[in-house]
Order: sequence, then structure tokens, then C-alpha cells
Amino acid sequence: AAEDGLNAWLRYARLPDNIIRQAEIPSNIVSLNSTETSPVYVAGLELQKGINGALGKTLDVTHKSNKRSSIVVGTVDAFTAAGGKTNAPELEEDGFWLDTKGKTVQILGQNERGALYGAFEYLSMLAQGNFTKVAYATNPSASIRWVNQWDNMDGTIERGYAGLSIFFKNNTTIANTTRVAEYARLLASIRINGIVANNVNANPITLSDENMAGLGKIADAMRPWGVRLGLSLNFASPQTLGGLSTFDPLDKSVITWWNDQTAKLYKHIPDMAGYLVKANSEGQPGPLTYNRTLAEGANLFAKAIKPYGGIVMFRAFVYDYQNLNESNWKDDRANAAVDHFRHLDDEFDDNIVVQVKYGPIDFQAREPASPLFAHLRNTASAIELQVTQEYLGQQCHLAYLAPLWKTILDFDLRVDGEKSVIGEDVLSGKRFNKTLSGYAAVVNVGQNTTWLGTHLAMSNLYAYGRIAWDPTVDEVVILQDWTRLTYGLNRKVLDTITDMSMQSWEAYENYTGNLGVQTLTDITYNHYGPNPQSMDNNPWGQWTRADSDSIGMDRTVWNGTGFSGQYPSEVAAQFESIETTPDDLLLWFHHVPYTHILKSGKTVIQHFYDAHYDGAETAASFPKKWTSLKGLIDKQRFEEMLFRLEYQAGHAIVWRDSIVQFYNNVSGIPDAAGRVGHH
Ligand code: GCW
Repeated sequence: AAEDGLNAWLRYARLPDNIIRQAEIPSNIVSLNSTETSPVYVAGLELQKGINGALGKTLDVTHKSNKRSSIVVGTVDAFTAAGGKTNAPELEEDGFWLDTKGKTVQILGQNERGALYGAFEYLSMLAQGNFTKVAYATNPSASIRWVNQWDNMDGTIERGYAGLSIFFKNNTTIANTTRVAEYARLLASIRINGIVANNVNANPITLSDENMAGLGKIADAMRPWGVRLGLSLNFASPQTLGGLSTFDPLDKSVITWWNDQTAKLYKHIPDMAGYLVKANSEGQPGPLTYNRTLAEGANLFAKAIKPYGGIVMFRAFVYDYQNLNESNWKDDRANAAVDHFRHLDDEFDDNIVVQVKYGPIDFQAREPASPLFAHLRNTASAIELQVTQEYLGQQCHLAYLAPLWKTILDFDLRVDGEKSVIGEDVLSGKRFNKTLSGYAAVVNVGQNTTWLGTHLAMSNLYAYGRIAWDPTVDEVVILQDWTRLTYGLNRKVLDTITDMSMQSWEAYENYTGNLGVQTLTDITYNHYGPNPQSMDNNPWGQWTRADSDSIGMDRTVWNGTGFSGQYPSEVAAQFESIETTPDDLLLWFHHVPYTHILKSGKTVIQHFYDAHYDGAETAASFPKKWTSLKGLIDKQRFEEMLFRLEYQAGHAIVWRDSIVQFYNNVSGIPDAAGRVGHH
């Protein structure tokens, strides 16, 4: 059972006989590369394993084209060099061609990684009992499709909810890389091509000689799966690790130090993907210490890594919490990213990618899209999503997040009055003609045999990969592919998991924080349970400005923090006015009385009350729905998930009661339905 968990959506469970009978599968597999560590080689083995599991057929794998009807996997170039004929069109990097129409199934990648992706695509079809004849090419929406782990060198994981690190322990790398390779296999199957394994709050000892060698082994374990390793850097390392007197990015000795470290790293990891840097944020060191710009800081690494073809992911999550003061009506952490980066758009080297959290604050249950995407016209950018449910129930609550991510990716920033949808236009690189751009997601899998700590949370990791490849694909389609691959083809299982998952994010928002006020969770410590008090007068700048009459952050230009003015004019005008701000972001942009009437016709306070009762009721329905699947899925997963859902239903009541009582006390306004308050 543990092994099933580790296989996640790559279980290849045996299909029912009546479905297997419909399958027409060639009798052998040809993998056009015989080097055991190559992606095409592992693709051959994966095809063998998957077909054996799902269809119960054992196919040989050979490495030379033959006359028989085969499943051929390889690059287009290798295929044509071996005399193969194909209708494959010109492909982009990592793209592939899948043709199941002929006697021979062609799985041909632009590169080896693409061929491997094609093999997984074919297997995904087979494992879902889908034997339709297809012939199509697919290319990624963006070249950067990475995950970030926030793993500490001591083996703990910052905001990790699934046990200890699979990469590090005792301040060094884990010698046994079995789990690392298994993770890389999962990532490859969703077309992720890079991973930063260590926390952005980076420990300088990551770069010790011993650790560099260990990182080399980690990269080796992932290479066959086409997943390249990147590393988070600590800006002060030249001083703290290197013993220099400074870490000034313009100092010659500092530049030399980083060049030397980079050269050493590339000896161990010849295909290292790049660096990730969190600078001058939440206590992390950075260039501002020396009055150098963030761009000067980023360019230091960009220049060091350029000769090796690496890139620098430079995080836009830069804010100075020591200078935030809630009594100043204009102070607003949401302004920080654009304030820091808007004037630097021409200053970054071309191998730098600014990595921007999806919203201006921090992975909240509801945020408007970061306006920074509209300002980075000449600088490559990537969006940062969070698979780990830091503010969204920490995998103890079911929350399928693709619908949340879509609110951002589908948002049209209207830059210069032109269509500028974040996913399909901006992150694809099309809108501003960029070659580098894409996606990063904080994932934080751990040693738990479910990877994320609980079974249904894995739909988020799966969905992330699918969306990074194509942000226009429907979130229900993704969810249902994942469900069939993970739980089989039973219709009731499919419908029930779809129903629960598709309600889950909205339910979570309902029983936590509504109308864009943020999650109302404990902000100072663990970001988990309800603590609306903590959402004001905290130094983190995550505020609601709740008092006895009114609530919300006034982020207008005319009277507030000016944040709405960071958007291009059409969007700015929409958010500037209460009338045109959607209800679900009202309190994000405006400070209003509790008695303010929403577009829905309810007052703000009554909406709070009703939404909390609705959300908790939805959560209460989950264990019942799940129970209806008894006997339709295996006992272990059934019981483990039921335990979580029952807990969630209870915790949703805790949330509901804490929040409604709090605002009832603060406002003194009774609940029209008489549920809240002292009776
Ligand atoms: O969401 C906050 C987290 C921190 C995290 C930080 C960041 C890694 O609470 O744990 O630090 O964001 O993204 O840098």
C-alpha cells in the first residue's frame, strides 16, 4: 500500500477485462536510446511497466527500429535518422508528437524530455481506458516549469506538512536517493523540468564542498527523468561561508567568490538549471544592505551562471516588515513588489526571471492578481503558486486549488488596453515577446508515503503540472484525469471526488475569510487555525483594519494606499470604485461599514455570517459523500481520507464559530438568522 501511495497517479492499476479487450497495442517497445540514464531509456521502461500494470501485457523493450508494429519512443531526430517516417510538425523545446493511428505508435519528442512526456501522455490515456486513435503535437506554454521545495538542510521543511525532507538531513544531503528519483518520476509525468530543492530561506552551508558533491548525486538521480536541479542561495554566503569581510555584490572579491562557487557547482552538476534568490525580505540578506539595487544583486548571480547556460529566478517577494505601520492609512505591504521592481525593468540581465507570487500579499485564499506582471515588460517573469496548502488548511483540509489559480491565470491585465491574460498571454511570453518565462510552485513533499500528507491533496500537484504546460486547460478535466488515474474508472468515485473537490476551495474561503479580507488565520505563527485578532496590529502588514463599524483595506488611489493604481488603467479604474469591484474582492480594495450592501443584496456582516454557516455545512457534507464510496476504493485510502474529512468538518465549525463570534462582538450587529451571539 505504501508503494501505491508513492506511485500517486502513476499506479497503472489493472483495468477491467472488458476494457482491456478493446485495447489494440503493438507487441513491443522500441526506445531509441540505449543509455540507461537517458530519459528515452526510462521512457521505454515506463511504457513497459505501465502497459503491464494497466493491461496485463508484457512487452519487450529493444533499442533499434524494427519491422514489427511497435511503440516507438525517441526524439524526432533519432527516429528519422533511423529511417523512420513521421507526420510530426516542427516542435518546440520539450514538445512531443503522439501518433497512435498507424501500425506503429509514434512518441517523438523535440528532445529526450519531450519523448518521455509523450510516453507518460500515452500511458495516461491507456490507464484511463482511452484507446482512441490520435495524432497530435503538443508544446509547452512556457519553458520554465519548476517546483520549489522549502527544505532545510537539517531535514525539516518550512511549511511542510508531510514529514521530513527527502533531500536533506543533519545539514547534508541524504545518501539514499530512491525517493528523490521517485519524486522526479512524478514530476516528469506532469512535465516539470526543474526543481529547487533547498529552502529560499537558504542556509549558506548548502554550498560546502561536501554538500556540493551530495547535490551532484541528487541531480544524477533526477536526470533520467529530465528534471534539472536548481539551488537557493543565501546572499551573505561570501561572508558567512566564504569568510570575506563583505557580501557587497559589486565588490571584486565577492564576484570572484560567486564565480568560483558556480564553477565548482557545475563540476558536480553539469546541467544545473539555475539559482533562486530571496533577498532583502523577512530578514534575509540582500544587496540593499550595501545600497545596491535589487537588480545589481540579481545580476551578480546572472553573470556568474551565464557561461553555463543557467538562469536566476529572483523573487519579487521583497518587503520590509520593520517599516510597516498600521496606524498609517497609506502603509501597505501589497504595494511592495511593484514599488521595488517597477523602476528596474531595464536593469536585469537577460538570464534573470523575476518570480512573482500570484497575489500581492502571500498565498491567500483570495487575492487579486499581482499587478507586477504588467510592469515587467523587458524582464522575464514567472508566477509562483503554492501546492503546499500553507494558508489553505495545510493538507488537513481538502482544497482543490486549480480554480483559485485560474482566477489569476485567466485574469486580463489589459496592459495598454490590449488583451493581456496572465496565463495565455503574459506567462507564455507572447504579450511582451519573451523567450524565458513560466511557472514555479512551492510543493514541499516530504517522506510521508502519500507525498503531501494526505491522498486528495495530490490533485493539486498534478493540476499544477498540467496548468504550467497549458494554462487554458479546464480544471475539471484535469481533476478527472487525476481521479481516474489515482482511483480507477468507477463513475461514482469520479463524480463524488469531482463534486467534493470542486466545492472545496470555495467552502474553505467561506468558513475562513470572505470578500477578499484574507484568510483570517493565525498570522504570527503557524497560519493554520482561526485568529482574526492577529490580522491587525501585526508587523507583517497583513491587515483587515477592522473596528467596531467598518472593515477592509482602503487600497484606492483617491483615499487609500494607492495599490489599485498599480494596475493598468482599465483594471485600476475597476478596482478604484466600490461599484465595479466584485464582491469577492471588496474588502481587499475598500474599507466599508459592516452594513454596506453587497451586489448580492446582503450586508457585509450578514454575508460573513451566512458564508461561514454555508462553508461549514459544505465541509460537513464531505465525510458523508466520502462514506458513500466505501467498498469502491481500497480500505486504506478510504479510511485515511475519511479521518481527514471528519476532522475538517469539525475544524470548519471551529472556524465558523470563532469568526462569526469575533465579528459579532466587534460590530454588535445581530445575525438575521439568529444563529450568532449570546442567547
Ligand atoms: O508565506 C511566507 C511563509 C514563509 C516563507 C515566505 C516566503 C520561505 O510563511 O515561511 O518563507 O512566505 O515565501 O519567502
